[in-house]
Amino acid sequence: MGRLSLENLTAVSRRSREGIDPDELTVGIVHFGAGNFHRAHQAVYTEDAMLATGEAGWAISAVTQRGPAVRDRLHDQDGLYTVVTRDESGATYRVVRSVREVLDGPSETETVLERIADPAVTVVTLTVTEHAYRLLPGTRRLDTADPGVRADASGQVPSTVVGRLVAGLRARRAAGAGPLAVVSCDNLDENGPVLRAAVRDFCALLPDGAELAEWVERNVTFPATMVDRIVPATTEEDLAEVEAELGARDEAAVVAEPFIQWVIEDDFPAARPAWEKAGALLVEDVRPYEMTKLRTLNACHSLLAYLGALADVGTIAETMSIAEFEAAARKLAEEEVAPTLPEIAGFEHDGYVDTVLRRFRNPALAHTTRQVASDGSLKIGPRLLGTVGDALRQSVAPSTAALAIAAWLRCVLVRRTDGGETLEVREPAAERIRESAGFDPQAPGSAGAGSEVVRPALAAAGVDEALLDDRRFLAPVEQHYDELARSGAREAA
Ligand code: CS2
Repeated sequence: MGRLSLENLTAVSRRSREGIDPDELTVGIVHFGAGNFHRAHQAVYTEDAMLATGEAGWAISAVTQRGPAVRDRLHDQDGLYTVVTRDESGATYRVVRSVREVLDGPSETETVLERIADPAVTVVTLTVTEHAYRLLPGTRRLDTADPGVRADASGQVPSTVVGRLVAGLRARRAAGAGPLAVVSCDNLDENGPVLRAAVRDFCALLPDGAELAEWVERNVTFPATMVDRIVPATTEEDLAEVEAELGARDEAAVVAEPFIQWVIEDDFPAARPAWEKAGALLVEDVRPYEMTKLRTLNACHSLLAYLGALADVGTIAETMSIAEFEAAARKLAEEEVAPTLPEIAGFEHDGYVDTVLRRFRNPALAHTTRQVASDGSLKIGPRLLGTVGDALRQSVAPSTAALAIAAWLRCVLVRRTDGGETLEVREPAAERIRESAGFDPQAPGSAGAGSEVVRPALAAAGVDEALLDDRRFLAPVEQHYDELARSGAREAA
């Protein structure tokens, strides 16, 4: 069976929407991070916007960050790929055509910069995950001591996202290509302002950075966004299922839940796709939506992932069948998060929590606890610590948020499941955290009482000193840490 391609698209075309000729589309968006989330989210919205308006100028040039694997897979099938949406009622398949070019960031940097300098491109979007922003732990500023950032600032071919973006902005300024919107679609608290500050911090490292920063200030906006769709890593079984369905091999297929949401700050200095015609919400202030989603969905996701990983439970859906875990997620959302959230007209948080928990139960998605549990040091801030600070100010005890943080620390420090199996959860700050807590950075260990290890470990993860000095926060984290050691995740929840 051949690969999915423009040539056999007609044969599989009942799987793609009519009204777009992929050969007619021209690039209007550069996107950093060609991963599963982008392909199942913004690329779909963008195709729908083109279908709704007939505008053909919003094809995406997607840039891979860490090597050519995704580029090669998409190249070999003319940028086409399938989005499968699945839940208990069945599956739908759709071949998406809005990604018309895929570039490998590391080896095709020049072309990436040319695209950003192209006047036809007026939007750059990003889904590169929290880690790629290279922020200083505990702050939302660029880590200017990061070796990658330093190398980029010294004039080497850029390897970091911010380095590449700023090089692109420099090229755009030189080309006189006009204003641009740079849209972060990552799960960061205030992702727009954070990216703007990172760009400014990077410019400050450059010999001629002041003029560039000034140009950016006048010509580039950084709209904030809230993005939502659960998109797990694709498995071999998923690819086989798509192949059987399509009659062609698709190495870049993605599986997602049916739910999809995008809220975008309407701050574009030049043209943009009519994403609102595809169901996105363009608003003046994204913050209430972003806080609600990060603190509810993502925080509960993280809680379930850490507890599940410790209890040796493979998927998020399986964690939801453990009554104690589901109850903990509900308690976090309803009792600790809800009082901290701003109001959104016409929005009801209880119903939202029910929907989120129902989505987590989706039995057709194998979203692994290990995947969601990864990179915790970068996730606990936007997902949990904001709630903790606000809850304490309102005299609400953030007990379940503390449980989530304790469970995360056990994943990073102890690295054993409750059943004694080795547990490997990706954590970029692992060495620093382990060493500061007195653990052997290499070997999995089991020692350490909460009162000894929690504070130094959280300090190494960048948690604010003032919060660490607050016993109303630290004491429950220490207690949960010990309880998890004594009784395991199911009992502790
Ligand atoms: C998840 C998110 O992996 C994770 O950390 O919590 O990717 C989550 O699935 C999305 O934000 C849902 O919109």
